[in-house]
Amino acid sequence: MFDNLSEKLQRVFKNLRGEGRLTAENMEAALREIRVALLEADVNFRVVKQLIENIKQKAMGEEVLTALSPSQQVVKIVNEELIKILGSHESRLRFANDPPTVMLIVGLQGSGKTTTTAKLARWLSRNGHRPEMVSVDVYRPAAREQLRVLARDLNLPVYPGAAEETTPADLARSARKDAATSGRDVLLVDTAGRLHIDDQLMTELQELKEQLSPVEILFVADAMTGQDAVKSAEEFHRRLGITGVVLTKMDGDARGGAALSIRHVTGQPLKFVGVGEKPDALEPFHPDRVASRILGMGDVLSFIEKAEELIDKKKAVEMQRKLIENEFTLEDFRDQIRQLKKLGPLESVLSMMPKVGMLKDLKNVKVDEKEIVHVVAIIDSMTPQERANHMIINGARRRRIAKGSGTSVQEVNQLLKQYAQARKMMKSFSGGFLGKKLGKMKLPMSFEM
Ligand SMILES: Nc1nc2c(ncn2[C@@H]2O[C@H](COP(=O)(O)OP(=O)(O)O)[C@@H](O)[C@H]2O)c(=O)[nH]1
Ligand SMILES: [Mg+2]
Repeated sequence: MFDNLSEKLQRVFKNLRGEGRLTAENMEAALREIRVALLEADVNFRVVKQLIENIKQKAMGEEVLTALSPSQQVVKIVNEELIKILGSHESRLRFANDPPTVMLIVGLQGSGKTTTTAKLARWLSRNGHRPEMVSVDVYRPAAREQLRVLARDLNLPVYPGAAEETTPADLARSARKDAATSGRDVLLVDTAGRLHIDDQLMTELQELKEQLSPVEILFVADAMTGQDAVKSAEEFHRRLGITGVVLTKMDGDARGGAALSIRHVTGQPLKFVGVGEKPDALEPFHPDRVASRILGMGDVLSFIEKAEELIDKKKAVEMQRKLIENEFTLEDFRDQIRQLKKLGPLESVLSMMPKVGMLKDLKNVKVDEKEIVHVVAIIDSMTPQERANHMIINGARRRRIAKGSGTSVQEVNQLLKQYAQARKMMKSFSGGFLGKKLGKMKLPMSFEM
């Protein structure tokens, strides 16, 4: 699942890695490749259109985190838009104020309704609930037997039904009464399926809905059937009104299109995914985790997250202005180093940085965390005047600063040299490939150390 899509998206990001900044041209090319990748993954064309439009808007807008490379920016945007299309946040099951909560499990034949009913019962009982199940498939005794066997293995109750209960509605009503009297708080109703949507099935389900007022109507769809699953979800929703989707057989080699489409097309959330035949093979659906799996770039995403949390955007822009106007002081130098430090172990930060421009030179630099502490201490020991203008720091001042920071004069000398180098380097850096647009610029986060 998602392997192909993931691979193709990663190629898009890789191609952007050499770019200095996002332009209309390189973005256009990237969007074209993303569109093809999504369509090949069997994502609904309406969803693809929306996704591409959203990504484009964001990439071309001003909402760009300045600390990220173009490739990282696109990863960030695609990630956010994937999460949005997948449903923004995990959708939990809802429960009635007045138990038992009735949940109808609906869908086409063979989609996995009975299996999912048992899986959900297991999941509920492990999450503090006392579920009961009932099969209302009055046409196929084997179907009811299937649920009975699954329930017995799980040691969970299933309502057996009495001889006079011949309609699905009768069965379900009695089951609800049974659940109520035996202190069960959820009744899962496994319904009959058809190979295709037909009026008789819909009428039966509508009647069940009327009789039981279910809090959840979960549409079970087979992920392997791709866009057919999306189409039937849409149809079920139109005729019955579903409250959520369970996508089964996500362990198979489906291309993932259904998972990416169903939320947007039906407007209803994916609540669980089935990832195997066994009763424990059910997972709550987490849009963010799935998006990150699709992107296959966990490390970059966690870096982006940290950068977003810690780097004050306004400050970054201000820093860039200073760079251009050559007002970058020792104080700014210290702030930048502090910010770098907040991102975590330096080596890992550097390993996540795009390997472009000046960063190539950093490859062989050994990063010493202790050295950062010294740098900060040295700058802290300077007077505000000294920090604003390093030219006034003469020999006597250097000795005082070394003493005050518990370092040596050599270290102070070295720091001043590094600062001068960084200034020079950044000046050429900002004049070079960053262009003139402040908002689109990359914050130079790494220094020679
Ligand atoms: N691999 C896999 N098989 C599943 C999954 N869910 C259901 N199945 C299988 O799909 C088939 C049909 O399931 P069933 O629950 O009887 O479908 P129903 O007709 O909708 O009730 C069975 O062989 C199940 O074992 C799943 O998540 N992964
Ligand atoms: Mg069944």
